[in-house]
Amino acid sequence: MSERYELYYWPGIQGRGEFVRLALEEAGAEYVDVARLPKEQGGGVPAIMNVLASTAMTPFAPPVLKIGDRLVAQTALILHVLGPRLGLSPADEPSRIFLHQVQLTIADFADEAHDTHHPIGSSLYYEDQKPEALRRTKEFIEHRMPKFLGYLERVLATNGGDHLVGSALTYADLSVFQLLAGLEYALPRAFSAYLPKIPGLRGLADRVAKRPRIAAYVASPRRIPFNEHGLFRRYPELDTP
Ligand SMILES: N[C@@H](CCC(=O)N[C@@H](CS)C(=O)NCC(=O)O)C(=O)O
Repeated sequence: MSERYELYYWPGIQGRGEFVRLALEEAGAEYVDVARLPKEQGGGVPAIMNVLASTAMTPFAPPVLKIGDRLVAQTALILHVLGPRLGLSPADEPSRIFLHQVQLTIADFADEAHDTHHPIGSSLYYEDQKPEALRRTKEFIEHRMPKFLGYLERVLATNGGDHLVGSALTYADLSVFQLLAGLEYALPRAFSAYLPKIPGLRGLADRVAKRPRIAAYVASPRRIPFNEHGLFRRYPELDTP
């Protein structure tokens, strides 16, 4: 089946859109990252605003994926829909449901990583919530990051250590690669101190990084570098030991 995919996501960041980009890239799918096109070619932020204004299947926020003439929003749901189309989810329903459950947990984890630098509100600047960000990040480093990563490590070990769910690569394995890369970027000290406790996830992320299409994507200009506008931000003052 050859479908046309259009991704609508903020053009200057990896953000939550990156979980979707990695799946499309791994599968070698043909897609247009619409907002990264020049405005004259229908791209830029106006393209996102247009899709958010849609009166059918109205999405709340990006990422939004257009498949044919249908819109799908919510990162984990987009991946749930893409998984069977791209060969990135197991064939049996119980495994697909568990995969979706794991991906929703990854989404919760990503939200909490975001809230380390924006604990009061996304509409405020980081600079307007620095003391709260410091407290929130301390809690994240001491309790939440170990709890989420410990859970994912356990899921991986229970499934034999090669993949989180099923016997082949899924979109959740790709998302683990992204999570670990993001945490390493945002909190290099705290994350490297915790890394010895998650050898399974580390091995999985290394294997994903070596997959030819992922390696080619990461080395290409299509991969936007991490920066201080996205989900994972590096503010050294938050990276306490
Ligand atoms: N639960 C949604 C969250 C979507 C989301 O928060 N999108 C961000 C960008 S990563 C956004 O633009 N939010 C606008 C808003 O919440 O007002 C998902 O996982 O896709």
